[in-house]
Amino acid sequence: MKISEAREKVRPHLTKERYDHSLRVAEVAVELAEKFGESAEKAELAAVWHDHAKYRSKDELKRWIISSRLPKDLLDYHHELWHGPVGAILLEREYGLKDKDIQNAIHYHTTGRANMTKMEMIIFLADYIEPGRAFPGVKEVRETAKTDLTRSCWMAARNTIQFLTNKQTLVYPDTFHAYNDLTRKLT
Ligand code: DGI
Ligand code: FE
Ligand code: FE
Ligand code: FE
Repeated sequence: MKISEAREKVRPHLTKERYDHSLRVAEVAVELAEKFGESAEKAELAAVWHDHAKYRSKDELKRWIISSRLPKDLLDYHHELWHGPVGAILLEREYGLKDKDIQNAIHYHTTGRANMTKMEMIIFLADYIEPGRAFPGVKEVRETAKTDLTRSCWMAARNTIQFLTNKQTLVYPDTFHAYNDLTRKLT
């Protein structure tokens, strides 16, 4: 799929703000892919698509989780976590884009997981550091992303867990698995 086609297909599903966010994620993802030796084309496609299911209704997302092979424990956690996994499935079913690297990057972009591929880390990180983000600590993560993919992903996972636990929010197991796995891999 061409990137122009992806943009045109994604755009009507998102708000202007969310669409612009996706284009910024794509710009950052291309830079990261070039720097860390991944396919820039795939990274750009994954980024443009990463949030495409974000505004489907809670009911629809739930139905896809129930009727597909996605892990059912997603339903025990906040519905904000559903758009990645469902988005990865719908990309193939509704748009015919079947690519494991791209689909996994979309699937895990919110939580991460243990043993993330380079492509998964690039989309996870680009979503966190794109220039429109103002999370506490994001500047330091942006700086680290210039040289160290593993450490910057670890910082993003750590910050997200801190943010969630401070709010007294449930944390999905993959979010912890990402953090633990990245912690082991730090040099
Ligand atoms: O879709 P975006 O807003 O671009 O970003 P996202 O998909 O990375 O994250 C959406 C929200 O999900 C963000 O506020 C952080 C939150 N989040 C990440 N991991 C977890 C989580 N929320 C819960 N409840 N549990 C998690 O493990
Ligand atoms: Fe998202
Ligand atoms: Fe994210
Ligand atoms: Fe996003």
